[in-house]
Parts: sequence; structure tokens; C-alpha cells
Amino acid sequence: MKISYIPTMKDQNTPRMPEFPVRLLTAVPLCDGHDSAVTTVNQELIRQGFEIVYMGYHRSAEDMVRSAIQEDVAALGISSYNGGHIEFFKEVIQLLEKAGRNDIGVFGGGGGTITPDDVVIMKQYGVDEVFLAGTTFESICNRLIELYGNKKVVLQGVSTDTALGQMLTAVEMKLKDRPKAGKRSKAKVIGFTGPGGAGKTTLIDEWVRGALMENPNIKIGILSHDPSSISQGGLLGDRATMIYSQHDNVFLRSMATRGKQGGLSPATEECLQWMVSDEAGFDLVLVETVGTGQEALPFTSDLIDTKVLVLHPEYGARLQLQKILMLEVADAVVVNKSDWAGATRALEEVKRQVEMRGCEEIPVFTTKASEHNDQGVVKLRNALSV
Ligand code: B12
Repeated sequence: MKISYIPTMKDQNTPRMPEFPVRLLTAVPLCDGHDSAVTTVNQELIRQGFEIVYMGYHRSAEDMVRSAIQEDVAALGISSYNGGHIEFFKEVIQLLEKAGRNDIGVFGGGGGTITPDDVVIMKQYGVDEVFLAGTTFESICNRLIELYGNKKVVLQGVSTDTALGQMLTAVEMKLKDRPKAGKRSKAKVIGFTGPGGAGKTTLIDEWVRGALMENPNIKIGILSHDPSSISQGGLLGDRATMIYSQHDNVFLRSMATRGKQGGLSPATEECLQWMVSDEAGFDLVLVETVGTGQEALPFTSDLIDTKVLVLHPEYGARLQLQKILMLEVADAVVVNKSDWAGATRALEEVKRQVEMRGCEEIPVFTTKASEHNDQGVVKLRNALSV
């Protein structure tokens, strides 16, 4: 039995990335903080055109499997250094099987920790590939395209994580003859935009945490965007920040912008139609744009009920505020990171700027989303939520 993929350098028929990027999810298991290897591998995969949904380290098998299903990735890659890989990979495969998703492949690596003998056992119970120390990035990329470059999409409504995940893939892949979304539900839709580093993802995660504490039955959907790179690949990294949104009541889909400017993806509108369909059954849908610039007006869709502009206190000189278009069309403005130096000044300047534009009806909030139960986040949620 071939125990691992060792480069032969005879790759005459180097596999090519298909028309739509291969989507993979990568993560590091529970009790393991070795993330520099997977970060390096991610970077190379993105450069070769893969879309990588990255979950970060210290992740349970349950979280990995739920995420892989919602993201409808072709495969799940685990980077494991602290031992226990034989058991951990097996648990992941068993959970995928239990969910009826053994179409999602499992592969991984772990430098000198995973031995060739371990790989024999792991392949026997269903791991597709383990990349041992010394494997070149080129060989890893080629093998992953070979294994996962031919993803099939099955359409079966949107009422489960599997079905909704696959429907969103069909939309992203522009599958011909895909159905249209049905009647709009009562779900409230809130869009969050603002510059990179303002803390949008953390704010959403804290929002979700609060909403779930208040109402454990609430069903929340999230569409979270990150930029595609020049290579067409992309690092979709919001799951590494969103801790509380990895929950059975929350459906989180990471989307790459795939060539569209302005903060969203060409597929966002149609994906949103499905997210707010009666059949999907969400109470609340949150949309996060990529980090945007001063000219961005990303929320033109009628489906977005409330638009929130999130800023951090370091937007530069006051003059910079005058250039931000969203300050005139947002339904709420948030100055996050209220513990930062200059936050009080920023709040005053933003309020004055909104007034000077004759938009004094737009409320301005100050939040510290990195802290649980921050009263600013609670006020914001109470003011805007269902
Ligand atoms: C760097 C490192 C660290 C760094 C980690 C920094 C970070 N943020 O990741 C620091 C110094 C912090 C660290 C800490 C610890 N470490 Co350490 N660490 C390493 C080391 C030297 C290299 C790992 C690495 O990043 N390699 C670089 C990658 C790119 O190369 P590679 O490993 O050869 O991987 C190849 C393939 O496997 C593949 N691959 C790997 N992952 C993936 C994932 C995917 C998706 C794909 C496609 C491919 C792939 O890509 C590479 C291609 O050639 C290893 C030793 C080793 N040689 O493995 C020990 C090692 C893993 N660490 C070890 C230990 C014990 C620890 C500590 C517990 C030490 C301590 N007592 O505090 C802590 C635990 C930290 C934690 N919270 O988990 C042990 C683990 C022993 C075990 N399993 O029983 C090792 C094996 C060292 C040893 N021989 O003792 N460590």
C-alpha cells in the first residue's frame, strides 16, 4: 500500500485547478497550538488558487465537521503535531459518516509527529492522504487537485446544513438549472461593513453569543466575506475569529469575493435569497463584508434591512471621516475598540460628522466587542435586533 504522497517529480500531467477554485477547510485539533505549519501550507495553497476556509487551532472534531458541511468544502485538512492523530482523524471520519457526508475527504499532515506506520492505519480507516515531513508544496497542491478537483453538487432544498451548504455552492458555481429561492421569511437581515481591522468579525461573534444566551432557540445565518487573491484563491479566515458562531444553531458560510469589487461576492445576492427563504428558517441573518474603503457602498440589496458601519478609533485625521460615504447611508455607526487611546475623541468626531451631513438620525454607538457582555454591544443589539 502506498503510505503517503512522496513527490516522484515525474508529474508530467500536472493537474490543473478547475474553473471554480477547490474549497478546502484546514484546522488544528484540540489541545494543539502548532499553527505555523498549517499557516504556511495555507499560504501556498492560496497562491496556487485554492480557497481555504481556515478555522485556526484548538478545534474539536465536532466543530470541524459542522464547519466542513456548512462550508460544503471538498475536503478537510488537519494539521496535527501534539499526538493523538490516529484517534482524532478517526473521530472526524466517523462524524462525517454519521452526517451522511463521507463525500467530504479528509487529509492532513504533521511533520515528524505522524509516522509512516501511523499513516498505514489512518489510510485503512479512510484518510485520503497524509503529507509527511519533506513533501514539497508543489506535490501537496498537485495531489489535492487530483483528489478533490472534481466536486459534485447535489441539490436537495435548503432545510439542513448539508442542503443549504450545497445550494450555496451551486450558486457560487453558477450551476445551470439551479432552482430559485422561495418566499422570503421574517428573518431580519443586518449588514456589517467597515475598514479591515475595525473588529467586524469579533463584533458579530459577540452579537451571536449574546443572542444565543438570550434565546437559545434562535437560528442565525451568517454570510462572511473575505477577498479573493490575485491567484483566484483566497484565505477565508473568519472562522478562526468566530468562536461562539460555531454552534449548531448557527449556519456560517465564508465567501470569497471572486473578482467583485466593493466588499461582497457576485454570488452574495442569490445566496442571501436562499438564506432568507422560509425553507432555510433563520430568525436573523448577518452579512459581513470584506474590509472596505471610503468609497464603498456595499449594501444595495433590498434584502438587507439594516446597514451598520463599524469603524475603529484610528481612522486618521478628521478629514478622513468626511470621505466615508457609508456615514450618510448607514442605519447605525459603531466606533469599536472603545478601550483604545483616542476612542472618546473618535466618538465625538464621528457624531459631529454625522450631524454636519444632516444625518443626525443615524445613531452612533461605542463598543468593545472583544469583551463579553460589553454594554455597548448589548445596546447596539437591543437597538437593532428583532
Ligand atoms: C515549530 C514548533 C513549535 C512552535 C510552534 C509555533 C506555532 N505557532 O506553530 C513552538 C515553539 C511554539 C512549539 C511549542 C510546543 N511544541 Co513544538 N514543534 C515545533 C516543530 C519544531 C516544527 C513544527 C512545524 O511547524 N514544522 C513546519 C512544517 C511546515 O513542516 P513539517 O512539520 O515537516 O510539515 C510537512 C508536512 O507534514 C505538511 N503538513 C503539515 N501540516 C499540514 C497540514 C495540511 C493541511 C497539509 C496539506 C500539509 C501539512 O507540510 C509540511 C510539508 O513538507 C516540531 C518538530 C517537528 N519537526 O515536527 C515540534 C513538535 C511538534 N513540538 C513538540 C512539543 C512537545 C511542543 C510543546 C508541547 C513543547 C512544550 N513542552 O511546551 C509545545 C506545545 C505548543 C502547543 N500549544 O501546542 C513535539 C511534539 C511531540 C509529540 N507529538 O509527542 C515536536 C514533535 C518536537 C519534539 N520532537 O519533541 N513547537
